[in-house]
Amino acid sequence: MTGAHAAWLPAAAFRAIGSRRSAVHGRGLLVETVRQELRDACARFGGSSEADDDAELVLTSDTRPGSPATDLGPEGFTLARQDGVTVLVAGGPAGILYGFFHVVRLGEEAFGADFPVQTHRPAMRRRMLDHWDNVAVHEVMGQVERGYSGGSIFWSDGALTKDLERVRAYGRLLAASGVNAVSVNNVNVHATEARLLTDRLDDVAALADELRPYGIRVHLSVDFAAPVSVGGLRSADPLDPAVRQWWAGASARVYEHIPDFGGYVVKADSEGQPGPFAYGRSHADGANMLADALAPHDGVVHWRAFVYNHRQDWRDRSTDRARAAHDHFAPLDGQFRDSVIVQVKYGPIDFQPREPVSPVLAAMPNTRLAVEVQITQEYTGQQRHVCYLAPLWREVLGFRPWRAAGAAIAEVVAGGGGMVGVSNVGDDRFWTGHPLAQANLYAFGRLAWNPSLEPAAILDEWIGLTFARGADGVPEQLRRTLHAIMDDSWRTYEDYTAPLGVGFMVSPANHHYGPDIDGYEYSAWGTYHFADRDGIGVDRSLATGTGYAAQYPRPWSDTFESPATCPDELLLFFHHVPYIHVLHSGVTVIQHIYDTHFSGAERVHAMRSSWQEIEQADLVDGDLYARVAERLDEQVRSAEEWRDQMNAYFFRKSGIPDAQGRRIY
Ligand code: BDP
Repeated sequence: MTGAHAAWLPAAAFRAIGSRRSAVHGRGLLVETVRQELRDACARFGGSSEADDDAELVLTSDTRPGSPATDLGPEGFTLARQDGVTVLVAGGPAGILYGFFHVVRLGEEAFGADFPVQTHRPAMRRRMLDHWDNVAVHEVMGQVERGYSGGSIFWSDGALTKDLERVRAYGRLLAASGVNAVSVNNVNVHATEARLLTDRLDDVAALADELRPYGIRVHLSVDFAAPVSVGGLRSADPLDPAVRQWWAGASARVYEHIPDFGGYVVKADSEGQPGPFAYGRSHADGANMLADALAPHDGVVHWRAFVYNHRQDWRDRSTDRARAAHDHFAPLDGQFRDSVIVQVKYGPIDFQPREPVSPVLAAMPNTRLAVEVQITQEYTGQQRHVCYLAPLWREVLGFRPWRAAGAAIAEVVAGGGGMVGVSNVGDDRFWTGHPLAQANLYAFGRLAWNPSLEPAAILDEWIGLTFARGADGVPEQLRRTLHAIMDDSWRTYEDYTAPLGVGFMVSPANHHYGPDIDGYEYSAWGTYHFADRDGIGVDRSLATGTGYAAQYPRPWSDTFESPATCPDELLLFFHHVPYIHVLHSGVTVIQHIYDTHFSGAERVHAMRSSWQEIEQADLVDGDLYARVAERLDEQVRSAEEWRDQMNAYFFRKSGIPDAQGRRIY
């Protein structure tokens, strides 16, 4: 492989397994993958992967009808240790693969004291990454749209990458975190990328070949207007028989090339992408047409609910971008085919560091839903800032739209479309630009597998694997430092950027990096904060505002409706309030802005200092140290810039000084 960092699979992580005697039973591609993994690990650490009678680790699948293991589903497994033998029984080959990586994660713990049978099965069947990769470099968006890790690992110079080994290594990392599906091109499908569906299927098949041994199915983003743009038809009307036939034929050819192809991802009628509205059809008509084309082949359609008018008039306060997805999709509940997954961004606007959970996820009980998160840090510091996102995702997955009486979001999506994350990976040596951003990719897979895992525990797993050294594992000082830097880094980021859920305030000119408080205020994108001399925030109440709050089931709609009950962290998302409004926390809005901006920037200084102590103790590889150090310098600079601009702006608007008399520029 071309010098890529081993991420959470360094050789040292295989010490426990590779120094034991093990046996794998079963057949099939995924079992062969595990067999090879064991062989490699044993060759390095002196164990044996062909032990039969005296194995200390046995991996086997039991697919006999009626066996308890088949209840685990194809990806589940049980693990137990008895009389000095660790036994893993899987419901199928994929269970052996995931079980194997689970044992790697446990390390010595898997071979210590006996333990009774534990059952592991993924909470979500679909655990998918969407790559926003362009095959050809796009003149504005570059090669990877919102990519902060170099070029694409799939495409280079308009062609398939020559480094397929890297693709395979990626599949391996993903399998070890639990991901089982990948879409290989941008949701904004430009002309070159549209052809992946037709004359460039060999390229897609080559990627599928690399990812298949790790249990990953490949998907494609498709252009809804493909019958016109690449098919030569005059229409893409989903009810037109010629159009339907075109999609049926195109889909059949995809499966000739890739028999286990996963399906399509579609961004339609959104930010300039074509869609069914052009023909007076609904999104159910559009999605179902594609579902019908895929039906003979068992593929699915990920139809994105990110549909809104990006040409709004900022003078018109009757429109509200936050309402759009629910307005479009809730009325369509029950009209989608079973193989359609409506893919919903976790918040109603656009991957902001803090948004309420999208009400669409509570509005479509008769539709398969997936929740979409952004692993790539477009709005959370672009992999120049440390921002560990698992706490944010965990809050989303744990949100109960019907309060205690009903399901959490994790359960809403579990049986349907599961979890989708926009990948943060590129051809960068550390995969993710910022080496610590690898933890976000890892945590995504782990949460999709088990949404009840604690973010700090996931981080601990990631540290244990990634920084494994000799037999003693990870130095305690390093472990402590990484927790100190990362555990609360999302809240720190939130503190020094836009306050109390108001969102945006990022620079349009600089592709959403850095502060620009009024940058979007008078533009057409529907992302306003309405700050004036008296107050700030967007009134989304039903009584006096846009009515967005009423899109939630009760009692949340009531909770959000009134500033008296709305949670502080979302106050400005739901209400326009005076700067002197007193939060539940006891401080005024303006004082909260000052306090969080001072303390957030201070914490970034502390992050940088604790990282510097790592160098003195020589605890990580020099390149990795340097890369993180350079990014922390930038994070300090940027956090101070945010602090100073935000505080100055609101001091000037409100005229209210900081109660603590700190210097505001
Ligand atoms: C926005 C990004 C844009 C994406 C869009 C999407 O800025 O590049 O195309 O989301 O999700 O956040 O389609």
